[in-house]
Amino acid sequence: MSINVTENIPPRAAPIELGRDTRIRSIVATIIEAPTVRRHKLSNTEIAHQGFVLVRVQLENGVTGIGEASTLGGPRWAEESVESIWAAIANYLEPALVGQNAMLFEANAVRMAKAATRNFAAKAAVESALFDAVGHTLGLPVSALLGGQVRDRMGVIWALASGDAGQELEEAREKLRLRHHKDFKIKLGFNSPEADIVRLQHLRAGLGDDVKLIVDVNQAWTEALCIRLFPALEELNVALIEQPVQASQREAMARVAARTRIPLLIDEAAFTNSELASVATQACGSVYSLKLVKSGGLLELKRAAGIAQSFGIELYGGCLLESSIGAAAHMAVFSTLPRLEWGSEHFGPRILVEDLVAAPLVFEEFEIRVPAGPGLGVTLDEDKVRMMARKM
Ligand code: MUC
Ligand code: MG
Repeated sequence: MSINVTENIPPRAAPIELGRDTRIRSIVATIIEAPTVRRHKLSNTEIAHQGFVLVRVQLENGVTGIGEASTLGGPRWAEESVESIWAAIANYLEPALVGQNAMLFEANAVRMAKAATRNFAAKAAVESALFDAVGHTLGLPVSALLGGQVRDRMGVIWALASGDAGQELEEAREKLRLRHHKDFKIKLGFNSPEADIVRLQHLRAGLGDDVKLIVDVNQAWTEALCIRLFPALEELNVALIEQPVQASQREAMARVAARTRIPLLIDEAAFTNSELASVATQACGSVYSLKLVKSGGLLELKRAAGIAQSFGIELYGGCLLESSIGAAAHMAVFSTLPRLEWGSEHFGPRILVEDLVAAPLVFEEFEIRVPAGPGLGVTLDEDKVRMMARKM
């Protein structure tokens, strides 16, 4: 049976026998509230559950693809909330895409851009589901649709974010014992700067000098505080300082980047690729955190990686505490990047009390494995989805 193509691609000499009709039949969004095993604090928010939007795309051939949009504390880490993501998909993105050929990823991204400005988490979740559905139709992993894998596993950082140094030390020691994580990201900015430094000193003393520690201030410090506190971070051999000042204060970020021997990790300061080109031009940092909630799609994230590298900026595989669905979408792209100097931080599947998939992602020997199999390589656990779906 030949593939039915829509009018917007040139007719072929003979229809390619790729299987079946990949036009988009429906896109359904479901709000998910997934409890976490402990409270997770950032400078500007605190959660006890993760807010996701699960996306199911069904094609005319009957195949269903899945994707996930993540938030952190409602519209706090970024401007999107689960409610806004649900509304953007139901009212704007689905109408823009139904009837289109799911395989036309670039054309579908253009259609989504015309239907909604920014709304990157929503767009990325839809595109992830499109890639998953096409991958299942073709019997190929999503990575094969993105240039092919250069790695099938990568290092994975664990975030310490309870604010209680004693609890965090125990948690880190457990991750080391399980051989799941040996590098740690410590969330700062929700206590006083002095308390942050004392907490870091306690963790460094307890974990020893060989463990890699990075800090994420989530925009909470001023330039003056950075000038005062960075020497203490250097003393503690912190490997990266993530987004120390407000995302909009690019000049301040560039000035503090020039003052310290610790590389700065650019996160909230650059969502779009033009924002990335600007912060790179202004020398705001030396490493960039790649995230689907910022790039708005898998193809755009690959372009972000290319832009960063063209400025000599190293790459860090970022997250927003996704479940195995969103983590698998990131893994599919990260696995195809020739360089990913800092590995990833997709610890999300392990901070959830219950994951959303039948077989959660595998963590072993301090690495996370890229799931094998067609599409994203994960399948929903419908019972868990029903249990955690918000009753609308
Ligand atoms: C961020 O700002 O990096 C990633 C890990 C974490 O704990 O928070 C997220 C967002
Ligand atoms: Mg960050």
